[in-house]
Amino acid sequence: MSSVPTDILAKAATVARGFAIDAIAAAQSGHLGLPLGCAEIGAVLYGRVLRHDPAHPEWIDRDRFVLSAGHGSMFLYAWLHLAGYAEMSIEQVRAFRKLGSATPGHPELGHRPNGIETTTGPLGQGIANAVGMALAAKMASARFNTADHAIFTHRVICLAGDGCMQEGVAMEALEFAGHQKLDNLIVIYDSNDVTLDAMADATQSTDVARKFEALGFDVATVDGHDIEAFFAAVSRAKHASSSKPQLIVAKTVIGKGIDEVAGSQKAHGEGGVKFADAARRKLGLPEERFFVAPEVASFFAARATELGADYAAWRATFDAWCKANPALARQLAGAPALAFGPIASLEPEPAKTAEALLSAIPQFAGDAAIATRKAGQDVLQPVAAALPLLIGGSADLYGSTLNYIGDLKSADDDFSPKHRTGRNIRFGIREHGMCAMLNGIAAHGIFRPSGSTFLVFADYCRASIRLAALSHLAPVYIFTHDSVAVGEDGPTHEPVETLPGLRPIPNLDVIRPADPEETAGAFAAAFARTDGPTLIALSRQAVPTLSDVGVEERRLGVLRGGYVAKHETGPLELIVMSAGSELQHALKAARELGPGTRVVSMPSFARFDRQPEAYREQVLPRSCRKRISIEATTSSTWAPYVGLDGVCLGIDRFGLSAPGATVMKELGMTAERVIEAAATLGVSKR
Ligand SMILES: Cc1ncc(C[n+]2csc(CCOP(=O)(O)OP(=O)(O)O)c2C)c(N)n1
Ligand SMILES: [Mg+2]
Repeated sequence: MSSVPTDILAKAATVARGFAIDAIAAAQSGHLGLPLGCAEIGAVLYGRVLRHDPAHPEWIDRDRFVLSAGHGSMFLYAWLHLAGYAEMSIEQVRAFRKLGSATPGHPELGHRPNGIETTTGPLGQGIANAVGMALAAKMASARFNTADHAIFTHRVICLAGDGCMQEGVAMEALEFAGHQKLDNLIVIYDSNDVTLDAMADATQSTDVARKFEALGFDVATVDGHDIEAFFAAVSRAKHASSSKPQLIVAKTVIGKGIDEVAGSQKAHGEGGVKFADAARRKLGLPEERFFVAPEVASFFAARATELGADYAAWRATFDAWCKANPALARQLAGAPALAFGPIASLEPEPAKTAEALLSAIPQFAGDAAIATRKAGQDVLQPVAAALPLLIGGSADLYGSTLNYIGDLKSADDDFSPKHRTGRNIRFGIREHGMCAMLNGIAAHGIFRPSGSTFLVFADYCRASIRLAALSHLAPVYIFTHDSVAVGEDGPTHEPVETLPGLRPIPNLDVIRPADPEETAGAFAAAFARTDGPTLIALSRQAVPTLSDVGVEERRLGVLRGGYVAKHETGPLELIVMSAGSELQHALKAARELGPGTRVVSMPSFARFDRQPEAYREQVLPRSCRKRISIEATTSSTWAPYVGLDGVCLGIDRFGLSAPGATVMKELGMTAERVIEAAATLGVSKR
């Protein structure tokens, strides 16, 4: 049954092995084990299976390939080069792991599509990203395909090793994939019985096939070096009719090709490099480094032509779909991925700026005294109406986080196997998996994802939040119950150090709004952002709607990160700054302190830090050194703004189990404490 050109793919595998050996030898670092052990898998995937077009990496219906075992990055770089991706030139492969190269130690998502679909390296994340992509692909096909035109038909194929399988984040996502019947997902398990330190049996004895069957997957086991058998397994997986996601357990020999290390943990890293010369000879490679056999080059050139024809055929369908479905096409034109392959026949959607989103959000009543999570629920609805590609989810806390798109009571728009257009995803109690899946949805490029849980569980999500920030992905985290005012649930549920721990993550915008109008600003800022994630921290408890400055000033103030929330009425003497639910105490204190007291609301440090120097100086003039901050967080987070002469009022301990208002008061979050601090700075009450 040889519908697969075994000989040439075997030669291609040898070429890829040569690439890995030569690149890792040149860099004197890297991971040889996977690119050598999975060479035949790569040859089948890039030579036959993947439906992509190296000349059109931005093709929105391309199969997504995720190398979850990111340490095997030379696998990806070698195959992308052989497949013909222009960005993966031989110079880039030669520059493996060098400064400024497109071939960093672990694959990094670029600013434009180039065959690297997501950032991997932290094990397990790639699997969860792939599940997010499969979810997004299901949703895209349900939303946009019509009886006449199927414009989304792609699959997600993920290569993962023992390490990925051991990680909890992967299991969270895989459970979700099985439950949601994501049959467009094929996971290939590079089962080589080796991890980094040791043989895998030192740490695992799981029957992976049975485990995946229990998760709701179809499972096949094959010899990963047998080109025909592996091709047959992938073909069966692609055409399975079980509605189940697919696992292929590919038994491989790590480091195959370097006999001295193959099959043992010595093959995992660069240890085999010292045997490179003999190994290259035995593989039949010539002296020339980065050698590409001419017949392998011409095979991939022919393959690229075939794939180009696939793309052209799809493009014809797509153009016909655009003509037949102008309203849907306008909607799709707003997808981030379309920025790289515009729909020629249509004007692109005007980008939804934060200001445009704000104009869609009605003002709150001036006397509204509601929790910012409740304000968030109200704000989300018009934002979701303005952004039809916005989707959301919750880690089993919709009832508390309130971020349901539509009516939470009827909850009739859940994403499910029966309702793939549902805009609300029930991720289950899988916070880490949820955030990693959000990254996959975002990287997939069609939908704008958001997700929710309690702020204190951001620690469970942190690895994925960090990767979103690093990868310039823009999921929005709607995290509620943002302080010790959570109250009765006690210190386990009361974030104290959480926001201070999140604020320093580069490229993450943390926004903690103080009232309903600031909440409107926070959502507009978050969903207009395209180059990084935003975390919105919302209160469980009611907060007053503030009135010292107007609605527009508060909303736009959030976009700038910080603004004057109460102007001094005499010469400036003291600045009291705060964020979130404690701003009310700063304002109350200011009313009792002298006329030289200014209050600054600082909902987002990151956004404020990006403002021009002149604006920052206007809000926080250098000349005023008497400064006080008050926030229900560990106090040092404010030090850069308060300076050495001021006072940071915070909570430098864990919280307490008691009614929220009692806990806040007990831990000093009061106007009186601000007034006392002012006295120590020589500013007394009027
Ligand atoms: C979250 C995380 N923990 C630890 C590591 C360090 N690390 C990189 S590869 C690896 C072993 C992975 O084993 P496996 O997936 O079987 O890869 P193989 O040795 O078979 O290539 C470890 C521990 C990592 N990259 N990510
Ligand atoms: Mg392994």
